[in-house]
Amino acid sequence: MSYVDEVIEQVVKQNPAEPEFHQAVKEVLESLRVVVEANEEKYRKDALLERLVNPERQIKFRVPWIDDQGQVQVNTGYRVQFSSAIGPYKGGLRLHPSVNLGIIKFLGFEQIFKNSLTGLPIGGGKGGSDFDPKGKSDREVMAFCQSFITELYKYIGADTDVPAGDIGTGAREIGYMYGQYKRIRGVYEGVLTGKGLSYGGSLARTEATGYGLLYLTEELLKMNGIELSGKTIVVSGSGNVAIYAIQKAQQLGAKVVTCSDSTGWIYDEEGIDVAALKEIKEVKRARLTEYKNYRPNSEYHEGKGVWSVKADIALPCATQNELNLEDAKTLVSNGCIGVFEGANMPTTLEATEYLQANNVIFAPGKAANAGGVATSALEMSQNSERLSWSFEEVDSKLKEIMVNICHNISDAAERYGAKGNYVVGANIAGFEKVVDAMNAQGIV
Ligand code: NDP
Ligand code: 2IT
Repeated sequence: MSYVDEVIEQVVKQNPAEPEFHQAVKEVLESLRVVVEANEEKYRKDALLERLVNPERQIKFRVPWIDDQGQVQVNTGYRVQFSSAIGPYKGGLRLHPSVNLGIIKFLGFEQIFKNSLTGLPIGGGKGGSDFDPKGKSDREVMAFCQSFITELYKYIGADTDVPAGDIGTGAREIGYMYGQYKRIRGVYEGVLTGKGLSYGGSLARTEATGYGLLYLTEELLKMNGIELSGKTIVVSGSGNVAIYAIQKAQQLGAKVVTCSDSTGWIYDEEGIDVAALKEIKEVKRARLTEYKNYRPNSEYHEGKGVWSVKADIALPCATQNELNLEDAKTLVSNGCIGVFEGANMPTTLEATEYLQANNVIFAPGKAANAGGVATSALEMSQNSERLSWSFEEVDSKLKEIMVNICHNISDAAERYGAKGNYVVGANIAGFEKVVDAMNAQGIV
């Protein structure tokens, strides 16, 4: 059996009931097959792939907190420190009831290659909890965040592991976590990114993932001889990534006609009103049903459905496996020319293969949404030098990073005979730097 197949089999056997982790490993290792085959003897002897798929460390802990009724609640916290080969562990914290170890591991594994693609010195990690911030009071969210950090603080630090936001973790949660870290450790350091501007945050970090997604989309389309301006786009999600993806798409002359949350979705033929969306989601923390109050001509539908709307481009920006084979078939039959992943692994393996087989330009999340973590790394740099850069400075660095990613993943795909396959290109280009560092650092 080939080394790649052996390791995939081992991962499935040794990590039962972690389907998302299996999926992420399969996608990456399948792409790396050509590279591994060319170095099979050395990699096998060094157990290189076993070391790549086993986190350096995974931490699981109890998070007790008291709700507004005086009842004690207990959640589970996680931090998976996957790889420090090229820098301190870096990756977000997801707060969502669906969180379990397998989900954090898939996200941490993806993060290794994504962070490598940014060209910046950051390793891969991810964390979170099954806590659901939805419907909780500010005090309850603060109580949870303080308890979470009271355990996690032992394992993180500006030069060891730097968490950030993800689903359910935004500016409010990062603020409470930062305050508690500072209180316990007594140091003012860049231990978290996505901080507020008054206490060490970076301009453009809020916008970075969505803006970066559109910089990459524009560039990859251009490399394929297509203009973004004038295109119709369907977006899923209505959180941090979706909002700023919609905003930048509009600035670049495209029309975004949908967005969604976990209960329903909006179709707005005239283009999504970003100001309204921000007020509903960032200020009121409300449901998308409210959108109609701002835009009476829009449609609200219960459940899932954005992929059924005819569009040139699809930007999944909500969560994993939200775009399946049926959705891919619908997109293709509606003439979709490109799918660019704002979320992490939003497209199933079958759907990805179908899209690629039908010549849809497909950019995987680890390349397309890398602008968020890249800008987090820029926040770390600013914290280290105790300076703040202007919005324009950060934004132009972000754009340069996304454009570089486009060319690097395209070149890597071509070098290995898979021209235009950006999944293969992203996995190989991300892997190359990590494997080089692993080889140089000996068996650790
Ligand atoms: P937010 O919490 O800000 O928004 C998430 C959005 O997705 C909400 O609209 C939410 O709806 C929806 N959503 C979440 N889970 C589900 C689900 N199970 N089913 C349907 N809808 C769901 O998160 P972000 O925008 O930060 O993250 C979105 C995606 O982007 C995630 O995959 C994340 O890992 C990825 N990402 C985020 C980065 C960042 O910088 N924030 C960077 C790179 C990737 P509702 O509010 O109803 O739950
Ligand atoms: O998935 C991701 O890249 C993030 N949630 C952002 C991580 C970060 O450290 O900014």
